[in-house]
Amino acid sequence: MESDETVQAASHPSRTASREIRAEAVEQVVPPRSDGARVDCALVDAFIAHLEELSVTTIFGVPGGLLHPFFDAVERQALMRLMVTKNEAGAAFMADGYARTSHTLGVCAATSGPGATNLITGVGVAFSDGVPLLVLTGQAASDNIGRGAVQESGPHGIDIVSMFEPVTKYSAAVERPERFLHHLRRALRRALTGRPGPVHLNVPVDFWAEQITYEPLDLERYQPSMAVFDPLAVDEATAALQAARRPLILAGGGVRVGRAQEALARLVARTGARVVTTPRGKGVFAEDHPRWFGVCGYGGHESAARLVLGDQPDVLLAVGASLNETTTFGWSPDLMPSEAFIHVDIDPERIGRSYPVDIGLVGDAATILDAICDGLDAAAGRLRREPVWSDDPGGLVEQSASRQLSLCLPDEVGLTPEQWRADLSAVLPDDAIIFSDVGGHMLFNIHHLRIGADQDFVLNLGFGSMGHGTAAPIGAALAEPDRPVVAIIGDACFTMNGMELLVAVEHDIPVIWIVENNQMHGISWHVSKMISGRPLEAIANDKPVAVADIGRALGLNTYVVEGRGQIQRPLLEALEHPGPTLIDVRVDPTVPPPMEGRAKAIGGFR
Ligand SMILES: Cc1ncc(C[n+]2csc(CCOP(=O)(O)OP(=O)(O)O)c2C)c(N)n1
Ligand SMILES: [Mg+2]
Repeated sequence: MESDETVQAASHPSRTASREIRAEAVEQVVPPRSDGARVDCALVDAFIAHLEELSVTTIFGVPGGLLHPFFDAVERQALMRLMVTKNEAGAAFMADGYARTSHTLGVCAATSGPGATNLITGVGVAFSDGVPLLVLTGQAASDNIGRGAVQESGPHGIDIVSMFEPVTKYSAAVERPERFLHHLRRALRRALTGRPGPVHLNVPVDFWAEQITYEPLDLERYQPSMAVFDPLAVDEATAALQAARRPLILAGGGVRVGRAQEALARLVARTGARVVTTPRGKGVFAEDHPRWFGVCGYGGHESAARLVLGDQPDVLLAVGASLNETTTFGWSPDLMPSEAFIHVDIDPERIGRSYPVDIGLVGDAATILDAICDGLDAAAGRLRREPVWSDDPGGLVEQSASRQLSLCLPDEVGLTPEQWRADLSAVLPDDAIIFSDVGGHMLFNIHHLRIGADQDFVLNLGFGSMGHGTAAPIGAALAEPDRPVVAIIGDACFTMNGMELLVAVEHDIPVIWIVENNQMHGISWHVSKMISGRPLEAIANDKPVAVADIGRALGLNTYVVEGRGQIQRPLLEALEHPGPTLIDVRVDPTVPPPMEGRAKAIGGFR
């Protein structure tokens, strides 16, 4: 185990001077705000005033000529922080991490052309997982569009607006400065209403300085309330749960998006239901709770599969879960309960898509679960059947994932992924936000980490992009500076997007990256071996990548862990360290991740 001091980068000679200039400039550009009255101001100032109304304090992006006036204005704002990332994908990932954690809007910006296309993967992640992002891209000056201007976007060239359409809820080119506020409010309404998601505006470079008439307006005044639901359907669901003897709840990532964790815990207490989660829902219900039976799907637990597919549950309530292929074991008909299937989701498109429902409830998860709890409370005096899960003859409780995880692990040759996670669990703070990137390490994370009631687990399994779990934690740490942020990533995720760690170094953002280092694309290596009997050779490194050395060179506080009992001290030191840390955990690459279902899906057989 070795430790290293953070390398202190020499501050840039011109930076202090430019900050002084900025401080002087601030007063001049804050838009005049006179109690809701209409004012004339520059378009960029009206835009920033909107972000302030939404409590957005940080914008992520990479500047370029066609967006320069915007970045210049942001840097002059006293309250707005500009995070310049190393690649625009990092900006989208960080804005996503910021939005997921702060439950406000994430904002990212890039110049036209390649800056915009670099954003797209991150925007796709946010679209898949329902994360509200406002994406800004640059555009040639309005008079030059269509004349072959550098990096111009449009139907006559490379059309950025069209490229963003499939990965956003709204993608528009602003055609005139006075139309800007119309597009902005429409975009914000879509981003933040219903199932949240990203929106995109493409703005000609000359518009930012144009004078427009701006009327300060609370967001509530151009956005409907989402606390609506069908009361009759809620009554039906309440009655079904009241009559249930063996209710089961399948909780998905929508519970986190809708901040319905407390309502879920309340419903479990009222009904005596057992709980399983989807991989993206991991952590929305405390995993040390005796009623938690594990994760369904990729990397999940046998106990969850047996419970969901067994014939015991009489009422199944799925909430914030899209019931996709992996969570449902390939849409198994055995998932259906004997009495009633209740599906709660903000997106009506998902209800009835994979399974016929008995009661489909469209709306905000917290509002609906609370309404069901209120209904159960009101009916408390009336006849109800007691849950009988406690005399379960199948012995599922003994096999529940919460108990499996506490079993003693054998000491094997080399450090196994299970072993260091067991060590880590002992020291992870109760309020940690834990990110996972995509790969075999993700499956180990899903299977072997035990997420407590006050911890959060963040995973982008909708789009499943490598790099999100590496860069997004920086946004999360900015949004929640008082909570420890830990990212568990693979060595290939680190090499794909690891330059973004420089952003944390530059701004002393105390994210702790744990790189599970097996010197290969572990998941693909093991899956290829399973499918074709021969692992893909090209994805194992012939020349080892020096992860810790790179971390040190980037300026991170760096450690190496190679055996049992070694990760605790680095983690505790990292928690005290004012800047970012990298822990290079060198593991035995031959241990396959829990991925059988994945291999079968890829191989096309069951
Ligand atoms: C952007 C992107 N490219 C490719 C993939 C396919 N993919 C999934 S996991 C993986 C390898 C991950 O390797 P590593 O980070 O070392 O994790 P390990 O499996 O070794 O734990 C690849 C290439 C992806 N999900 N995202
Ligand atoms: Mg690897």
